[in-house]
Amino acid sequence: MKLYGSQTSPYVRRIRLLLASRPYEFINLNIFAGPDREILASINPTLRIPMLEDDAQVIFDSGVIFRYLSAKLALTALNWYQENQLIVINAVSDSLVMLLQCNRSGMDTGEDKLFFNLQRERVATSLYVLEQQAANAEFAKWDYVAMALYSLIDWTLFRELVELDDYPALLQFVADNAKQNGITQTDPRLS
Ligand SMILES: N[C@@H](CCC(=O)N[C@@H](CS)C(=O)NCC(=O)O)C(=O)O
Repeated sequence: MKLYGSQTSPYVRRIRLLLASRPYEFINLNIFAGPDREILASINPTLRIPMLEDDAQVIFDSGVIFRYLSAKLALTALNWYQENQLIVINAVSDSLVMLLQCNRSGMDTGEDKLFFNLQRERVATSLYVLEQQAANAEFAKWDYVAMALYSLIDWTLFRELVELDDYPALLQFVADNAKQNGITQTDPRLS
């Protein structure tokens, strides 16, 4: 199996954490420029990572990769509540990725503009729910949802995208899981 991704992507990291104790090859791409972008374009027209190559087929999108690996490795499937938790985690991830890209495009994402306001509101409402769930110890088990949450919160800290002091349970969740298998090798700060 080959996993295409980057050291910094939170979507890639959750799959790397899932595969932490298993053999696979990690292809670390610079997706925004140069020959690596050509590799990306030749494999995935959506120009997004992660993607997984296995048995001569390529699977796009972390959610679909999780379903593929669940079937292949006989992992426990997510229940509907966990599916919703993952959607909330993805909503924060997607909005923060977009705000980061706007910021890198020279925009002031703190401006009172519809697009920025919608993303910031979604991040706040979603993080509030995740904070409550973390305080209720709903991520106490180190499963795929916990791995996705860890990847998001640690990436948010790394990129300094949100002031997380208002989310003590999420910060505690990250501290509690800092020694899980694969966390050190997948740290975005190694990029
Ligand atoms: N829904 C996708 C989202 C993946 C995603 O947004 N990946 C980012 C990196 S964190 C990306 O490839 N961005 C490239 C771009 O936006 O051009 C998934 O779950 O895999």
